[in-house]
Amino acid sequence: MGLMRGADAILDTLEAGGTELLVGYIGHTTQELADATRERTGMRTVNPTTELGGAHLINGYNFVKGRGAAAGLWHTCGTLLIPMALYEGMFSRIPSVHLGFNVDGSFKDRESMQEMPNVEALAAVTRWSTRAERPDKLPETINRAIQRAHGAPAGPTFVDIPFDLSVDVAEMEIPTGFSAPTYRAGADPEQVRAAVSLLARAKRPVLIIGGGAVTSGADAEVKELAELAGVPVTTTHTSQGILPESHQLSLGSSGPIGWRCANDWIANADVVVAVGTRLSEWGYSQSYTAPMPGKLIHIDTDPGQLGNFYFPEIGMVGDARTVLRQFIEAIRQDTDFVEAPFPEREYYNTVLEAKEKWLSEIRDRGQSDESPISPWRAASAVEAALGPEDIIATDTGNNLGWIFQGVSTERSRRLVTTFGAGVLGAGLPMALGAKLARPESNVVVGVGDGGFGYSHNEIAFALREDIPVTIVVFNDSGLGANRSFMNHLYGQAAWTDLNNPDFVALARAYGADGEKVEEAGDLDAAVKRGVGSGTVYVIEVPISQSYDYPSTGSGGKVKWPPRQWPGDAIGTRSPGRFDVANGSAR
Ligand SMILES: Cc1ncc(C[n+]2csc(CCOP(=O)(O)OP(=O)(O)O)c2C)c(N)n1
Ligand SMILES: [Mg+2]
Repeated sequence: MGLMRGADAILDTLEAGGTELLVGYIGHTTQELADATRERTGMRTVNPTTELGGAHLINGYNFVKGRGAAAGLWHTCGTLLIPMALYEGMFSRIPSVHLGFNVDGSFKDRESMQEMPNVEALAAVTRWSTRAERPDKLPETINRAIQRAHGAPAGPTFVDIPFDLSVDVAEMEIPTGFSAPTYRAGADPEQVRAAVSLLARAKRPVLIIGGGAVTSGADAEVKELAELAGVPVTTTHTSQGILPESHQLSLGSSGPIGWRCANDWIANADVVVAVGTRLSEWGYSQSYTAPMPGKLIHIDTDPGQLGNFYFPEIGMVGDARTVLRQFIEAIRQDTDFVEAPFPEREYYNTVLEAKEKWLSEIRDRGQSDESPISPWRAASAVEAALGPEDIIATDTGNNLGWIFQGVSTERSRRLVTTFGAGVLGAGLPMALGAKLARPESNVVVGVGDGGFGYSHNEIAFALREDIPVTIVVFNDSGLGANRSFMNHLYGQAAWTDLNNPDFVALARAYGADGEKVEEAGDLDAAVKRGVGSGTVYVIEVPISQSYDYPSTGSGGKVKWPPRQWPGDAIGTRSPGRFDVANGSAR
């Protein structure tokens, strides 16, 4: 307890709450805070080119760290630039705390310049959005924002702080001893017994493991249950690698651009155990079109996710690691369960064959010598230049699909992208955040020419702060994903052409390095040069427009039919109660 300036109390509270990186932007409302950061040694402060770039960077940093270790400090009007990144944090469950500094409290409600309705505006894209009213409430309010960001589900939180509170001096006490709340709630043992009984009798079981299992640190439990019960494991994009993808039981990720073997196996499974996943549009459901004929056991910390699209046979609220541990113990007690080494399970060879078929298809594509260069060839060059501890990031668009299909991972949090919200332009700043979070890892980010247009200005920031990443620009002179969709749906595209600059010249104009690669045979060496360059390195790869959205399911080819009443064609899929295919109740 003691007399403190508000700005110092804010920084002390963030630091005590585990913040190690401050991402800030100057404005007249953040000047006092900027001044206070100059005294700090415990937290690094960086100033990105734009607030949106900075907010994406925070997501990349915190995703890789697995906690809200980077926080945002924004000037009033700049705060309204960050919502898309917050949305990403909501959907991908990335914890982060954002403090927005508003005009002096004495100007409130006078339509003073830059008086922004930030609390209200951000309420829809945060787990909690509030306004601090008194200086002596700052530590408590910010501490609460940190705790709520780490809730279940995790996500961004926001505190609006009138400028005067950062200057005020008040008696304050900084909360210390913070540790992020952990959720280790188990599920109802009755339901666990019923679920393992289904699993023990299954003929073609599957696990769908989502990002919630990564947050929960359930890597060991996923492997143990998979091996014990001989269940093939599929992931979503946020959890890719939670079981090493080289493991015999890993079928890779499911979803519209997932591994075909994963989508097919789930579509034909008789028992599906989904853990820590929303079963979202970008997961197995593939734009809410994929059938789920198997009996679904769905486990999540958020009850709102159960039955959101697929009605589960058994829905359980609980923590992924704890519930998987319950499964491991309970299945051993099940009288029908036969313990056997997993390669002896009946379907084991079918799983291996399906996986090998997919991987050999991808390997063949990755070796293509075609000119113009095949995007899978570029993805395989990225893979070849990196080790397992390095990080591969992408933007959204076709480039995301090509890269996620063309690379594989042996650990979680290695692949970084705008997973949940698919925000164009997020890839590069997220990659910069990832590099800051793991400086010992090399980082390569694949971006499309469209997405790069949103964020290449962050190269200037990356050079100033010495954050070397290699950027591979998949240049198809257009907004390729939408060109693909429109060609499929309407026979022709509109609004998708781009008139691009010379990307290598652009990189050089910032002071970065780079090269354009037009021959497949030159790619591997170019990416290795970039990774070894020690600077920001831009590799422009011209891609033919003939390469399509790399769909492995129905996603991307869906044309919403005119809605028919009763029964929306993309309504909730509740087998046995509502027949989606026929749009009528059964
Ligand atoms: C902010 C934002 N605007 C629009 C979109 C819709 N969108 C998704 S992918 C895409 C095309 C991206 O083009 P590019 O970056 O060149 O990647 P490509 O698909 O060509 O690989 C667009 C416009 C989006 N996801 N986010
Ligand atoms: Mg493009």
